[in-house]
Amino acid sequence: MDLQTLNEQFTNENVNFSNRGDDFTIVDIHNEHADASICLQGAQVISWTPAGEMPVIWTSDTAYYQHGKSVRGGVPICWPWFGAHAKDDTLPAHGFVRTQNWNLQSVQSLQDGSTVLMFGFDFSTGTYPWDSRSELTIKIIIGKRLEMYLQTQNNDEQAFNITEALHTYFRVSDVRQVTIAGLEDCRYLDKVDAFKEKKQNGKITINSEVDRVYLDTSNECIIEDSGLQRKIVIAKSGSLSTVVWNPWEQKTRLMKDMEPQDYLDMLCVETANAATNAITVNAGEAHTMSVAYALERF
Ligand code: TA6
Repeated sequence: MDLQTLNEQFTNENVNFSNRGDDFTIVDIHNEHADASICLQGAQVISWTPAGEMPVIWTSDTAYYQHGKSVRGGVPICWPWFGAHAKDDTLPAHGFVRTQNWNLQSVQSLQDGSTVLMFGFDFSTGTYPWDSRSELTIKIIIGKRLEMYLQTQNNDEQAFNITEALHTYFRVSDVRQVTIAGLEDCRYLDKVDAFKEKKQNGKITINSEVDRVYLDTSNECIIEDSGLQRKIVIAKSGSLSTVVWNPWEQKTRLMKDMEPQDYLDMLCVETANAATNAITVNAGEAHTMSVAYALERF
């Protein structure tokens, strides 16, 4: 859908459409509470900045904005699998919906001044390694908080299993200075140590590559950033896994869509259902995973 059609179909004083690169369409939202941008590809939030605050979401300055390539940063939607595909390593990591265009279904302004956008994945736009009749939608609320509701609807006759994540990249002052509270005593799979199962001792600090899937936890997490004198509160529902990732120096050097020092400015705390927390969606039923981000002063 071209920019003019989008602007006509979704007339809203707080929403504008622009292109980045060739025809990579971005939805720009500006309301009294915050500014944000969302790519039609992947329905991927790539920025959220509450009024008067530093940006909360990190996106690489060298990210690709090319159809079919994942955008480094923001909130990639990993579905219908998180991480490597369980059986077929020729399939892309983190599923296939983050690199395809979603349909913008509606734009609404709420009484409180927030902006609500609904996106739906269009399974008819290609052949995907997924043969269950389903619907996938995400509701995104841009306001003093950033809220996302990812819903999977099973329209088939049989149940199916999914793993999923809202793979959020947060901006931090210096990843070596932040702590993550909320996962104390939780079990996790340590991807940088052959997926060994371990137990979190105290708050999480980052001083090397960290890639952990915390299991069986619906806890609220808090990124405590003394450098920016702020806390990012991450409150979730419908999610039993939390993934914490920072690629650190060596992995970052291998990534063409990150500058060598970028690992210091970002930290992923991902709301997920991964590994043994896979979700079974029964025929005719729906599952929603949601998360809300809010800022607090130190
Ligand atoms: O969520 C952490 C992780 O699974 C890491 O292992 C790393 O692969 C990261 O996701 C980024 O994956 P991507 O496919 O976006 O490069």
